[in-house]
Amino acid sequence: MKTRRLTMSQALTSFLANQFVERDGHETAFFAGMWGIFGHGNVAGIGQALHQQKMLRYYLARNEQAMVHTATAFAKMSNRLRTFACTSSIGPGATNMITGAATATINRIPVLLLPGDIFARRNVAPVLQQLECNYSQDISVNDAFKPVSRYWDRINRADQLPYALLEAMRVLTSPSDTGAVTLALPQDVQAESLDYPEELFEKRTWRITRPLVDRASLEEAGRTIRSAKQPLIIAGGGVIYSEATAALAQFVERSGIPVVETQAGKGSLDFDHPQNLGAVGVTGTPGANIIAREADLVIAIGTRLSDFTTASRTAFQNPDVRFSNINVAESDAQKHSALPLTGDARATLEELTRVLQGYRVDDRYGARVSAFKKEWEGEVNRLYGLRHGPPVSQSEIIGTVNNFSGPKDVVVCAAGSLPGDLHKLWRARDPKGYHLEYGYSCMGYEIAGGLGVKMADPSRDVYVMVGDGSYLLMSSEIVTSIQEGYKLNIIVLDNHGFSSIGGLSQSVGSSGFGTDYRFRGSDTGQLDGEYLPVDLAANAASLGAHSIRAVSHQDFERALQEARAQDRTTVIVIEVDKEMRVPGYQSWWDVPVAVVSEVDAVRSAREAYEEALKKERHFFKK
Ligand SMILES: Cc1ncc(C[n+]2csc(CCOP(=O)(O)OP(=O)(O)O)c2C)c(N)n1
Ligand SMILES: [Mg+2]
Repeated sequence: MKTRRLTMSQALTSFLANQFVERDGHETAFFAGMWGIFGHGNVAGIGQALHQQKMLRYYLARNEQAMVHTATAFAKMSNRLRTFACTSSIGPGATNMITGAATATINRIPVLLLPGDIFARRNVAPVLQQLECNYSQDISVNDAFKPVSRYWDRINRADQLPYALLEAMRVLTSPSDTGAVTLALPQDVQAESLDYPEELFEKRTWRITRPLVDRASLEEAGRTIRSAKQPLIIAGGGVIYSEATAALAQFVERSGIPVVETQAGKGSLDFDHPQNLGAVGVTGTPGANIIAREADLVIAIGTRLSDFTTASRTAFQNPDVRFSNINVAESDAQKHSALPLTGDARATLEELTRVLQGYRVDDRYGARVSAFKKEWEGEVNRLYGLRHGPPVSQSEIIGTVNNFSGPKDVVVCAAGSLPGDLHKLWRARDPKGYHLEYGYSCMGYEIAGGLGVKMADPSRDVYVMVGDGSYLLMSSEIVTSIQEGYKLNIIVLDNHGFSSIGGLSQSVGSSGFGTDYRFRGSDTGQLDGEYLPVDLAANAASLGAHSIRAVSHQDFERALQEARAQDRTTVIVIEVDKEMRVPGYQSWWDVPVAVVSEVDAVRSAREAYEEALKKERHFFKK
């Protein structure tokens, strides 16, 4: 057997550089490079390997959490066909990646994480940053990655590496199992050498498969749909990752079945497609939520059916409602006692189109869908057209960015009040034009994620829309975007704190307590003094961005023009009115309210809560 003497780290980087994936005959390198921040836990191992071999490009990030978000956004934008690896030191560098790992895993997005780990030999323990444990020496902080990884391993000997790498690739390229994969790499083992077999470094192509649905289940689905009076499709992220959007359009154009969209599924159909009723659930449109409430059959495609989609299981009130779920992951296909159509979204939709030839929903149902759609577009126009303040309203800023950006441009967001407003109001014109991380809704994803989106498709302009809270949590990757020459347009909506959680706090009777960025009042002892004087525009400029302050609506329009003329990352900061919220429509979210309280507002919120709870449906007919 031909072998090559390499360190474990050199073997690992050489292997990664030779992994390819293929779907529908298109082949691409799976790893676009490796993100990292070096410390003693990786500089002499992975760092040395990256320095010596030039196949895998190294990207230096500012924060380990951020680099995992960048990798995740890149992979999401690439429909999970490409990603990055991420290397960290041991200890805090490693644990900083845990939030990123959770974000990737919950959203079912592949990323490879390579945290450094404590000495496998244990000879110098405790090493700097080692967690000591008095009942086992087989524990380090990297064990905390286990619940947030779809595959986890620790490479305690150089000869374990090949087996772990093949498992890692199996999981990363599996449409149903994918998520964060963690290979913890003890600092000493990274530098140890072995005669690795040459085969390990040959080019390997992993097929991303399109599993086919079971025949009997497909035929049953055909019969179920034909007998339904008010069928409804929920389009989730899986529709987009599977590149099933054209198949979905064809299916609904023939059948007339209306479509509603989750956060990850928004853009499955263009906003003005006649069958698209837009967002569903807690942040849904009135038409989508009324049709969902009455539907007798829900075809949930590529969705996890999270509480935001199901309005905490209150969205479906027809006593006879049944589910047929198309999903590549069996556990999702089975949710809500569905007829499981376990398979690839595109392949299954194509088959269903054949099975349902000649079928079309009742004309009256179609007419209702059109009426709801028309009404909703009027409401969006109203909210886009508000000329409030200054401070301006958030909805008019969304409208202005939507009108200003091109159909292929991408809006990126993750947490705060923006995701809900964008879900309702953004007019998506391309399957990849709306990039929301709303599985983990992780503050800090926005700018780091925007960078990943831009790297995945530099031909598109990226508009990151971010609240002041998320901006303050993590804006560090502005520096990285400038280092790498990827221009982002970042719009910071400053409302001095948390509009989202502030509003939620009001709704549970707690008056927005602790959600404003204010000085501590000298007489009250509470955070109810003047607003803190935070200058976000100066902050952005200090990181190297072109920075613009806008106050009025006209300033903002001019700022967008100015941003377009820049060749480096540009940050526009505009104050928005925290209390000018976009309302909810025909929906509810289960956030339990205190059962006993001295506060009247809490007691009445609890009463309303108990009433609303009665609508929750936890079990459905098979
Ligand atoms: C990392 C993280 N911490 C806490 C939360 C809970 N949370 C959700 S929205 C929000 C406030 C966001 O503030 P900002 O970005 O200013 O947006 P706004 O609500 O003002 O629109 C918080 C604290 C979260 N989603 N992520
Ligand atoms: Mg805010």
